[in-house]
Amino acid sequence: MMDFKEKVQVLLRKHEELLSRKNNPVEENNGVFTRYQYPILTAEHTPIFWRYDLDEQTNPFLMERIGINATFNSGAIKWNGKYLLVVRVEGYDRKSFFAVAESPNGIDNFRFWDYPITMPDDVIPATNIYDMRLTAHEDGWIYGIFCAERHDDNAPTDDLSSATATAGIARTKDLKNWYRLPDLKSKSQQRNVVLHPEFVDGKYAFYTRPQDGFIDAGSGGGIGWALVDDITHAEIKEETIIDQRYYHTIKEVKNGEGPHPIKTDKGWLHLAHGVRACAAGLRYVLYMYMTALDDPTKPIATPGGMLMGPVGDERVGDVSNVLFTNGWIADDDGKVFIYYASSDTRMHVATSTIDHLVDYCLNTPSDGLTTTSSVEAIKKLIDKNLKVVK
Ligand code: M1P
Repeated sequence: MMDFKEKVQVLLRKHEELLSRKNNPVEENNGVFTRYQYPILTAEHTPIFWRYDLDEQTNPFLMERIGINATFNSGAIKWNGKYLLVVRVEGYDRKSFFAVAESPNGIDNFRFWDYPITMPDDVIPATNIYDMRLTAHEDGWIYGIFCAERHDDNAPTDDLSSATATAGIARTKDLKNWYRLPDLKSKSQQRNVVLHPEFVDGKYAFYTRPQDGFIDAGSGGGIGWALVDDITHAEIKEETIIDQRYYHTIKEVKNGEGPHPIKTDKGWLHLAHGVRACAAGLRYVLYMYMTALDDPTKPIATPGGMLMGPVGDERVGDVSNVLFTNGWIADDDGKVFIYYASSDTRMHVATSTIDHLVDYCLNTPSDGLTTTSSVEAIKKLIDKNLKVVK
C-alpha cells in the first residue's frame, strides 16, 4: 500500500509526463494547414495543486477537492519569446475563468502559471466570463475582450436560464495585473467582440456580433464593425455588417470573428467561426476571409466553405460537433499557429504560414450559394487540370 507521500509523487509524475509529452504533426494534411497528434491542453493539464489538497491532515484520502471540467476557447499572444494562451478554464461548477498557459514552442509543453487570472468586476458583476480575444494595441496596452454573462433580470422569476451577453473589456501590461474598463455599451447583446490592433481614423475599432438574444443572433446580420472614441467608456453608436450570414452556408445561423486579423502585405487575414443547424444540433466550423489593407471593413477575398471542421475525437465533447477559435499567433518568419478548441472541451493547435493562408483565401472559390455554381467551380478546375494531365 502506498502512503500519502508516495501517492502524491505518483500524481505529480503522471502529470509531468502529460505536460512534457512531445506533440507530433499529423502527416496527412490538405496542404493548407497541419494538425497535431494530441490536444495541447485538457482539464488534466491544470495544475495538481489547483485540484487537490496536498496536506495529509486535511485530505487523508488524497481526493480531488476542486474539479476542472474543460480547458478551451483561448486567446493567444507571443510574449517575451513564449507562446501564451489565456485559456477559458471551466470548473465542475460550470463557472469559467481565465488562466495563462505558456509553451516554449507553441506546440507542446504548455504549463499553466501558478494562479488563474483575478479579473476585476464591472459595476454590475458578471456571473460568468469567457472567450477572451487578446489584442496588443498600438496604444501600448494589451486588451482582453471577453463575454460577460449575467442573468436576465427581465425574464420571469421562474426562468433561471435566460441570460444576457455583453463584451467585457480589460487591459494589462504584464498579463498578471488586469484593469477592468466598463463593458462595451451596445443597443443589442454582443458576443465574440474583438479589438482591432490599430487605430482607424484615430478611433478604437471593434469587430462585433450583434445578437437578438443570448443564444440567437436573430436579426444581427453577421460580423459587424464599430468605431469607438473612448475605450474607457466604449459605446457603439453605429455598427455596420462586414461579413454577412447567408442561407444554406456554413454561417447560416451565426458567425463570429475569431482572434483579431493578421496584417499581411496583401490585406488583413481574418479567421472566424460559422454555425449551421442540422439534425444533430448546431455545427461550428472555422472559416477565413480577407479585407483590404487600407480598409479592414472591405472584403477582398471570401473563400467558400470551411477552413476546418471537427474530425475524429474533436467531434465529441461537452458541446459536440464544435470547432471554435479565438487565438492565433503569427511568428516573424511567417509561421502561423492556429489555436482552436474542439467541442467546448479541449485545446488544439494547427500550423500554417501567412503565405499559405493568403493563397488559400485568394484562390479558393467563393461560395456561389447554389449547387449549380458549386458544380461550375469544380468543372472549371477539372478543365484546367485535364489540360495538364492528358
Ligand atoms: O458552444 C459553442 C460556442 O457557443 C458560443 O458561440 P456563439 O456565440 O457563436 O454561439 C460561445 O458560448 C462559445 O463559447 C462556445 O464555444
